[in-house]
Amino acid sequence: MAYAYDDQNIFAKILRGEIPNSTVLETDHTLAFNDIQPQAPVHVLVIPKGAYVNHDHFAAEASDAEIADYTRAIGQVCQMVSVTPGAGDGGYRLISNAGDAGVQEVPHLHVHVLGGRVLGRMLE
Ligand code: DGP
Repeated sequence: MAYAYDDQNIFAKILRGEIPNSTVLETDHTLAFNDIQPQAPVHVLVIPKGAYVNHDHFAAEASDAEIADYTRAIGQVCQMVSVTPGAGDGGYRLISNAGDAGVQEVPHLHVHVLGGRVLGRMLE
């Protein structure tokens, strides 16, 4: 499958330093920053630095080093979220929207890490 990446999307601009962000974590291949419209006390977006539209694009074309780095960075952010007061015994939720059906607003792969409160049940 051919994936078309729009390098004018907002997260590409953040990665190029054209738009400021509130950085939570930066590694060789990953940037994590606070969501501008938080849906929970903790709402962090974790994005790969590479130009990937969504998770299946990333899984198909990213290097093993990028995949390992990204996966571990998400885990680090989850640990930070889990110890945030307000989430009961801890815990978090990961969401990655893709495409029209997933109602993806920004066409650069991102995982939402939500926590800091007990989140409502999503899947019935
Ligand atoms: P999604 O619907 O999964 O594509 O979510 C995109 C998220 O990106 C949404 O929660 C709001 C956030 N967002 C949009 N523009 C900006 C921005 O300029 N800065 C930051 N930090 N977050 C943004």
